[in-house]
This record gives sequence, C-alpha cells and structure tokens, in this order.
Amino acid sequence: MATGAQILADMLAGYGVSHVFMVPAVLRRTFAEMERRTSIARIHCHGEKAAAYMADGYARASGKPGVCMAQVVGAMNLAAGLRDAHLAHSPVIAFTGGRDPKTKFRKVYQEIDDLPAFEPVTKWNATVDAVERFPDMVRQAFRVATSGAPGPVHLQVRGNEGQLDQEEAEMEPLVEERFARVPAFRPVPDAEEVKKALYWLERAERPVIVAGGGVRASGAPAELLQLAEALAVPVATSLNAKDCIAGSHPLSVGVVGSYSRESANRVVAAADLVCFIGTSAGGMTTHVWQVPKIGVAAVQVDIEPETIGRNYPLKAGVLGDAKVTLAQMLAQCDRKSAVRRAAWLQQAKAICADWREKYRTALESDAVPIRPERICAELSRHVPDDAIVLADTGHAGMWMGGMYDVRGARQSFLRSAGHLGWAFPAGLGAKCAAPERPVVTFTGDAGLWYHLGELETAVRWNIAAVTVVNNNASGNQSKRGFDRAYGGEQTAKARELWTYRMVDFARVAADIGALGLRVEKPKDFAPALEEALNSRKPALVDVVTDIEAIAPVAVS
Ligand SMILES: Cc1ncc(C[n+]2csc(CCOP(=O)(O)OP(=O)(O)O)c2C)c(N)n1
Repeated sequence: MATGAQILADMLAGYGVSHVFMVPAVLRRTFAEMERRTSIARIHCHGEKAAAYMADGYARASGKPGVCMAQVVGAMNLAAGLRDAHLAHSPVIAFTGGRDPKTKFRKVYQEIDDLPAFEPVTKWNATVDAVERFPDMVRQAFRVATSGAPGPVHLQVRGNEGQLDQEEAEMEPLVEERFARVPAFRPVPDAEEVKKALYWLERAERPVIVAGGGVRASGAPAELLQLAEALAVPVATSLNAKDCIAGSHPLSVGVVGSYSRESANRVVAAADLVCFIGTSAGGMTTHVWQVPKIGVAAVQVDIEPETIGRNYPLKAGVLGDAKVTLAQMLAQCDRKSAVRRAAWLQQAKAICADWREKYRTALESDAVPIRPERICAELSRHVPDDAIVLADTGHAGMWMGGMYDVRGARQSFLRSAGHLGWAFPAGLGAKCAAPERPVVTFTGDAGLWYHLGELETAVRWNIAAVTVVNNNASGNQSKRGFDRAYGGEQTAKARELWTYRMVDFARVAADIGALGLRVEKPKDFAPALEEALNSRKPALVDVVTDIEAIAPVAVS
C-alpha cells in the first residue's frame, strides 16, 4: 500500500522534476514526502501567477515539464499564469486542490468550481477523484504536456488542499521516460509530401524560411541551418524561435512579424515562396497576415495537422517532426539549385545592411538617459556564450526582437507570448532548470512591478538570475496609443494613464538582499552586467532610460 503523496512525490522525481513552484496550502502531505523521499526543491512563491510563470520558464529553458501548484482559493491565479504557457506551447503541469463530492454545492469556504477556468489555457484539464488514479493521471499529464505541440495540463486533486494525497491504495509509481521531456515523439513525414515541398523550394527564385518555436522544441536549429545553407534560402524566425539562428549568420534576416526587425519583414514581403517550419503562422509572426500576404506560394512543415495550411493555402504540407523532416529534406535536396538564388541572397543581404545602417546611431548611442537600443546592443555583445536570455512583452519584446542579436547556438532566447510581467519570474524558473547557465532577463519597469515580491523568493533560494530593467518610470509603449486615442497628441494629464513614480530598483533589490546596481550612463552598463553575472547572487541591473524612446512599428 502507498499513499497518494508517496506516489506523487516518487513519480515527479521519476520524471526528473527538480523543482516545483507553489503557494501553500496544497498537497501538504506530498511536500512532506518530497522532503523524505526526493531531492525536489519546493519553491514557495509569493503569488500563484508567478509560480506558474516560474514553472513555464523552467519548462522552456529545459524542455522538461515545469510543475506548479495552488490550493483551491489560488487556483484561478494559477490558471491566469498558464495563459502564456498555452500561447507559447510550453509544457507546464498545474496541480490544484478542488471540490469534494461530499461537500460541493454547500458553500464550502473559499470554494467555487474552478475547473472551467482551466479549459481555455490547457491541452488537458482533468480531475483526480480517487487515490488509485494518481499513477495513470500523472502519466497522462506528462504524456499530454510533452507530445505533439507541447502545452499546459491541469490536474485538480480532490479536497480544497488536495487532501486526497493522504489516502492509501495498492499502486506503483511507474513512469515513462519518453514523456519526461519534449519532444516525446518524432513522427516521420510522408515521403511524397517531402518531395513536393522540395520541388517548390528548389524552383523558387526568392524563397524564405519562416522558422517557429516548433524548430526549437524539436531541437532542430542545426538541421534548419544546414538546409538553408544547402539551398541558399534566407531565414526569418518568429520571436519565439529567435535563437534558432545567430544574428550574424549570413542567411539570418531577423525576427518577422509585429515585434520584429524591419529587414525580416522586407525580405518575407518580397519572397516568391515562404516555407513555414514549426510555426502556426499566427497574427504576431505575420503582422496580422500582412507579411507575407495571403496568396503567396507557401509550403509548411508542422507536427500538428490542424496547423498545416490554417493561415496560408499551401503548395505542400508536411506533417512531421521538424528535425526528422529537415534531415530528410537535406538528404534529398538538389544543392545545385542554389545558384538560382544568388541575386536574391544579395538582395536580402542589402536589406539587412540597410537595417543596420538605419539603426547604427541608436544602437551605439551615448545619450543620457540611455536609449533602450543601446542596452540591446550591449546585451548582444556581452551576455555569455551559453546564456539564456529572456524578454518580457510589450516594448521589451519589441526592443529585444528587433535590436538584440543571438550570437551562437549555445545561447537561448525565451520571450513572453504576450503577458506583461512574465519574464522576471520566468527567468527565475529558467535559472532553476539550468543553474550552470547564466540567465539574463530584459524587462520594463511596468513588467517588473507585477511580481517584484519574487525577488525575495530569489534571494531565499539564491536563484542567481540577472534582471535588467529598462526603467523609464512608465509603460511608455502605451504613449503612441494614447496619442492616437486623443486624436493626435495626448494631453499632459493623459500621462497619468501610463506613467509611474521613478523608483530606484537597485536600492529595493539591495534591501531585499539581492545585488542591486543602478546604471545611468551607457558606458557603465557592460561592467554592471559583468558584476551582476559574477556575483552568483540574484541581481538587478536598474537602467535609467529615455521615456521618449519609442520602438519602431512593424513594416508591412
Ligand atoms: C497582462 C498584460 N496587461 C497589459 C498588457 C499591455 N501592455 C503591453 S506593454 C505595456 C506597458 C509596458 O511597460 P514597461 O514594461 O515599463 O515597458 P516600456 O513600454 O516602458 O518600455 C502594457 C500595459 C500586457 N501586454 N499584458
């Protein structure tokens, strides 16, 4: 006989989970068993949404499911935190306490029916109602989270605090290693469809590849580059797949879409064939289907059948794992066809050179207050070769998507899929997943404020991630929108809609026990970043930036 708590603790350890992120009180007995039976770190956070973001950062940094937990009253806070994981196809497994059939509908303290709230943010949303179901339900949770296009899963455990874990049954903590990380399966594509995709790619005179997060999930960046090089095809990426090609690679044209680099949008707009790989070609990556225009000749490779052709009618649609498919395409492709694209490559290069020239002044700016473009350029140069870099959304995504360059295959780039405030806790989760790698998070001050309390969590656990704050005492991405809303130029009073007090976050950080460094001059940024990385402590680099700096809008 075993308790649910023993089984759950053993199974999480069996799947290789090293950290769980939670706010008590949930699955208390399981936490006691974790201490007795495993070396899993139980990261006790200040908020459930941040706990979900930490689990998400952990998952994206490692490819292993990230685990977060909340009792019934915190369940919707946790669900809110799964929104970004859902949009980003990140394998997060959320456990919550839930209603007991013996007492439901009787106005139990703190209780409502939370289950529907998890429906739109999960691939699978289920209840564990009898203790003997722990083994199969936990296995299914890992299976769903890691297979196909990955995504979040929710298990609601009976009892407002999941007290079902105290009960006993005859059960075994059997785990299936295949589902301990992404990708669980590598489906092999249909040979005819691979041939068809190559047929179109080889004949195109101005083709471009648009690579998405599926390429990273599949571990296929090397195969992507080999195919692009063999056929001489420029590569644009979604923001989610920015780390699939170095910014300095001769075929790299940048991030395409809304939070993008102008050169990528120009190249994709001029292409005569677009090859989508591991991307849903959604609104963000295509600037609401303006780049490229619907009707362009297109081929698509994806692991999800319903994604293939959803947004662009196709000449060929290949259902398969990105790595396996790209390797097959590489083995079969006609390398001689590359000569057909010499003029196109020159054109793409010229477009990229134009972009660099246009933004050189901003990227090298010595202005005080500091320009965000300069921070991005400093990060491109100075983050270590094996760093994990995270960017928040809004302006942080625009600045980093457009102005930052990944330097090589050992660097990772993770981005918020749209939720302001994601990056700081996600960076802490990423550091838990990869303690040996430097983690550098770029966020605005509005983004930081959301979960600033988690700095105490970072100090308590010595999670030595570095957070760079683009501190303009505002959410100034909103400035342009409010100018428009006021019919041209906003009133002075309208600033109350998007500005804050200027706060010295370095002092706040120091008070909490982290390293806090304030940077007011561009030349002081690189030494501060180095000091932060070397400190081996949670560190916050608070950069005072220009409130008038507005990121360029996407070109369509
Ligand atoms: C959860 C959530 N709420 C609201 C927004 C809308 N939003 C996007 S950017 C932004 C302000 C960003 O401010 P900050 O992080 O300080 O960066 P800045 O624009 O100042 O560079 C807001 C409110 C969002 N993306 N996510």
